[in-house]
Amino acid sequence: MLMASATGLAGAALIAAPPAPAISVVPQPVEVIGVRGDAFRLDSDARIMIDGDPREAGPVARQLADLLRPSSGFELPIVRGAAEPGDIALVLAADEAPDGHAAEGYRLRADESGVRIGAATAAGLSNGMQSLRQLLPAAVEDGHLLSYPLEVVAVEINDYPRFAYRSVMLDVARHFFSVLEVERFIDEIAMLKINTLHLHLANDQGWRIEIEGWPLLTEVGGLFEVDGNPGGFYTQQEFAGIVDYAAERNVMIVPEANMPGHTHAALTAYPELTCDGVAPGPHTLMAGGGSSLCPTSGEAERLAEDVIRQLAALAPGPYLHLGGDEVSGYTDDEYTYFMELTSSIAADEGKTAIGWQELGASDELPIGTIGQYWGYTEPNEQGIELMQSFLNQGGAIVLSPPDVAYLDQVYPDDDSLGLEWAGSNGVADAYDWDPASIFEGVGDDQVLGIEGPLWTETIDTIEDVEFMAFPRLGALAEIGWSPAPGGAHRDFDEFAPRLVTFLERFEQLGVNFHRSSDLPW
Ligand code: TNX
Repeated sequence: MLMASATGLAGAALIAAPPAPAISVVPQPVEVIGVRGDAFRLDSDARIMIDGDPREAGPVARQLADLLRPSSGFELPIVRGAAEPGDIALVLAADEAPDGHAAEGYRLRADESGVRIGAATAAGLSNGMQSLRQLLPAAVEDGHLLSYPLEVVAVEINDYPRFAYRSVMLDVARHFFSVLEVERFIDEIAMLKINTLHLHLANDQGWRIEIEGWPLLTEVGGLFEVDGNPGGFYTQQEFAGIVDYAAERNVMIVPEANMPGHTHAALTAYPELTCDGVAPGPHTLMAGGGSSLCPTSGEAERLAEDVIRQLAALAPGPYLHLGGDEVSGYTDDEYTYFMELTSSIAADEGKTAIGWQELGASDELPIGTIGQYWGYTEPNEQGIELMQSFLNQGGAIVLSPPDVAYLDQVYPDDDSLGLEWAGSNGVADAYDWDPASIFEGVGDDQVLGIEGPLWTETIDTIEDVEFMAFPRLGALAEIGWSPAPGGAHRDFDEFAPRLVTFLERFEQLGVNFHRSSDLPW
């Protein structure tokens, strides 16, 4: 009797974990090495150890604890000091990252003696934590106590990104998204090691960021969105909150208040920004308003200066996006004058300007200005010339070809949401391109990175944002992060099941996504 019940108890405590999943991480790490030895098993006395500056490592430790405590039921204290067997260690020191990849690289090792993530920066630790997360069963994500122990297969991962700028753009102007919705999206993109969220804060349909000295921009210009529904805006304090939330997750916010075109909302708020002094009234159609700040009004320059300086103060990173696309009613000289003005103010604020490709029309940009390409993967003469202009001026480029990277275009197998001027864009399309093969002679060194823009003319809810972003953004994340030896075509058949495995996590988290017929469900 005694024997039987003892066995029973032991059995209950040691219910076998489900078979360790094959290592399946998106984006694919640079190096994954199988390690001899047993899996790591999280025990009740495990701790999350911080070895290094706790202000840097603290947020990563807390995110890991938030993930593991509910599913394991363990206390998992976060403690400073050296790890003991069974602990998860976050080690922050200059020599911890893979050589030459201090900015975001990390090393992860798991075996029966513990888990150790080493990095030179908080960004590297964050990346390592996101990989560790994907080595755990998807069930950890839903916050319920699991009936089996958490295990991590014995493995060593050395990893770092191919491109420094791995971005998604959210257009909060056409449709507004609340602080909480934006933060939810940040949590999701961070899981894919997307490290930049470009917020498109002003367009014809709405002005979404408070600018001191110009209260009507938001009070009037923020009122509506597409279809005339109520819009909204962020106070500077709310915006700073988004910036901090993102930073803890290794996501940099790059703000853009698009000028001088696409400015209907600003013109409605301040008619003195128009040439005829007449407020045009709200623009709530999907299509662009063909609007621009009056090139000969001194008020436009005063607005531009206030906006750029205040956004520079709010922007955490080295970049500020100036917009500058699709400007009507300007002569070439007026356009370059305006953009040289805004880019020089950005430079004066210590920021590197990024502009949509049209900005390349100027040959007097501050050194290092970044151009964002939004032409097709097969560029035309004009696209080539514009992008070459940025390179000639010491800058680099960010690639957003609409045929593979625009997250607002319809899926080939579902056109319920999205525009289709660039055709459709499926998961396989988003995976089938290489940033170093678009422009002849322009290789990795001149490509700062990639971005998937999510324009929101047809996108009204955060669930719809998720539907359009995922799973395509998983493909873009891998294009931006993972090496492509010799620029060779990537193997979609190898990628697709990994992406499906990743999406099990989103299912647990209740994140919406499109069940693309490109994927082997
Ligand atoms: C073009 S891409 C635009 C946006 C639209 C988008 C819709 C770019 C710089 N401008 O204003 O929202 O197409 O796909």
